[in-house]
Amino acid sequence: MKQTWRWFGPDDSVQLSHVRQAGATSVVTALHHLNDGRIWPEDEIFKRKAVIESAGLTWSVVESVIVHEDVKTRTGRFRQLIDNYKMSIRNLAKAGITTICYNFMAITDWTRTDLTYPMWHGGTALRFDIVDFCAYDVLVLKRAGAEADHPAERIAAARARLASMSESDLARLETNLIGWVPAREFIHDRESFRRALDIYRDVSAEGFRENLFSFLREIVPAAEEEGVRMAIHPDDPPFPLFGLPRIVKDADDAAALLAACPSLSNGLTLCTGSYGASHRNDLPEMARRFGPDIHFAHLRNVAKEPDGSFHEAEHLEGDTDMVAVVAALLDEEARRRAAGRADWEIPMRPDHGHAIVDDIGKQVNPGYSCIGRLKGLAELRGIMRALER
Ligand code: DNO
Repeated sequence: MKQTWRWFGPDDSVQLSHVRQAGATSVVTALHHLNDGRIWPEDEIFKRKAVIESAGLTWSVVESVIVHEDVKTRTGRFRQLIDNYKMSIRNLAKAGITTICYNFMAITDWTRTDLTYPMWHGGTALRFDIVDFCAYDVLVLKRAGAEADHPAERIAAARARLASMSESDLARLETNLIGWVPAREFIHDRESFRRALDIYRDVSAEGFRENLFSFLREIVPAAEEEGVRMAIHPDDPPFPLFGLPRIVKDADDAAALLAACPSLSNGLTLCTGSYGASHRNDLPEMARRFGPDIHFAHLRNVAKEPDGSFHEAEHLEGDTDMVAVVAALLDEEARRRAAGRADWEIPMRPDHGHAIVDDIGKQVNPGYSCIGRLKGLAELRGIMRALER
C-alpha cells in the first residue's frame, strides 16, 4: 500500500521533513485556504505540488475538496458550485492528482466531545462521550426535538453531568462540538449553529441521499473523463447527531451510493475508525466486499463503550481487527495487479494518533499529532511487511 500522511499545508506544525522521517512517501492535503466552494486554480495546485515535491514527497490524494452546504441542500448557488467542483476536479487532474476524498455530512465534519481524553499510558486521545453530547444537545443548545432523540436515562445522566461541569468545561465542550464545523463563514456561535440546523429541519435522510446522488451524477462524468477517483468519507460518528440526516454510515449506505452511479470514479474511503464506531459495521468484511471500490484507506481503531460513547484506541488495539483489514486490502491490491492495472496501489494513511511523547502540549490539528501517527504508521507498516512475506 502507498504510505501517505495528512499534511495541513505550510501552517502545519508537523512539517514535510517530519513526514519523510516518519517513512511516508506521499502526502494527503488540500488547498485549505481556498476550500469554500470556489474553483481551485491550476497555478495554486501546481504551486502546492512543487512545495511537496521539493521535500522529496508526492501529492497523491486530496482530502478534501469540500462540498458546499448549498450543494448538500440544493439551494442557493448550488449549480454554480457544482460547476466549480467539476473545474477543480479537472484542474487537479492536470497536476496528476487523481484521488479525491470528500464527505457529505450535513454542517458538521467529524465530531468529538473531548480532544484530550487521558489514556492509560499518560498521553491523550480523541473521545466521543454520548452523555456529554446529550447534555449539550438537549440542555445547552436546547435544539427543538432533541429530547426525542435521546433515551430518558441518558438525559437524566446528562443533567447530572452538566451540573458537575465548570464554565470552562462547558465552553470547551461547546468549542469541540460546534467550533470545528467547516462552514465557518456562516457558523461562528450557538445562534448561527441553530440557524444552520434549521435549514435541515425538513430534509429527510432520503431527500438528503437524493441530493448526494444528484451531485454524483453531475460530477462523476467529469471525474471519469479526467481519470479521477472520488472517494467518499463516511459520517463520523456513523449515526445521526443534532437531528441531522446521516447517509454514509454503514455497508448498506455504501452499497446504495455505489449502485446510484456505478463507475470506477465513484468510490469509497475506507475509514476504519469512522465506520468502526458503529456495532453494525464489520470492517474486515467491508474491506473485502467493497475492495474494488476502495480508493483510499484511513486506518485507525476505536474502542466502543457500552453506552454508545467511544474513544480512539491505538491503531492495533480497539474493536477492529486491523490485521484482517490490511490483509483484505493487500488481497485487493494483488487482484488489481493480476488484472494489469497500473493503479493497483491503494493509498493508506495512519489516521489520527494519540498525543504522546513530544506531542503533548503541542499545537496540532486534533488527532494529527506527529509522534502518535508515526507510531501508528510504524505499526501498520509492520503488519503490511509481515503479511507480504
Ligand atoms: C478527520 C478526517 C475528516 C475527513 C473529512 C473528509 O480527521 O478524517 O475530517 O478529512 O471528513 O472529507
